[in-house]
Amino acid sequence: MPMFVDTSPPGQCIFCKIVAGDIPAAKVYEDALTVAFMDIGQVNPGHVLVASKRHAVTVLDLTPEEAAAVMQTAQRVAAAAEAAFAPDGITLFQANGAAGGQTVFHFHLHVLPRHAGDGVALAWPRK
Ligand code: IU
Repeated sequence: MPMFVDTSPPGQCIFCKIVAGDIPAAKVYEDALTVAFMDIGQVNPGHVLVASKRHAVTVLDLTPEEAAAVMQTAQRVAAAAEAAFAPDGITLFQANGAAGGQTVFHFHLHVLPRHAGDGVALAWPRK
C-alpha cells in the first residue's frame, strides 16, 4: 500500500489546496484549466505533475476541454524538461483509481524526464 492516500472531498484535497495557493508548491506553469508543479517526490529531476484546476478525480471526470488542456500543458512541460534536463526520453503516466495506482484523488498527469540506465521501474500500483 502507498504510504499516503488522499481521498479528501472536493476543495479540501491537497491538490485543490495547491491550486488555490493555500499550501506551497513549486508551480512551473498555470493557465485557466491546468496547473503544473514539481512532484514532491522527484523520481528523476524535473518530475512534474500536470493537474486539472477543477477537482476532477480521474480522466473520466475531465471535460473534453480539460483533457485537451492537460495534454497541451504536458507538451509545454515536456519541452521545458527537454531544454532544462536534456533527457534521453520523457515518460508521461497517469493513474486512475486505487487499483490503477492513484494515490492522490485529484486528476494529475506525471511528466517524467528519463535518462538511459536511470533504473526507474514504473509499476502500477507503485509500491
Ligand atoms: P499518483 O499517480 O496519484 O500516485 O501520484 C501522486 C503523486 O503526488 C506522487 O508522485 C506524489 O509524490 C505527489 N505528491 C505531491 O507532489 N505533493 C503532495 O503534497 C503529495 C503528493 I500528498
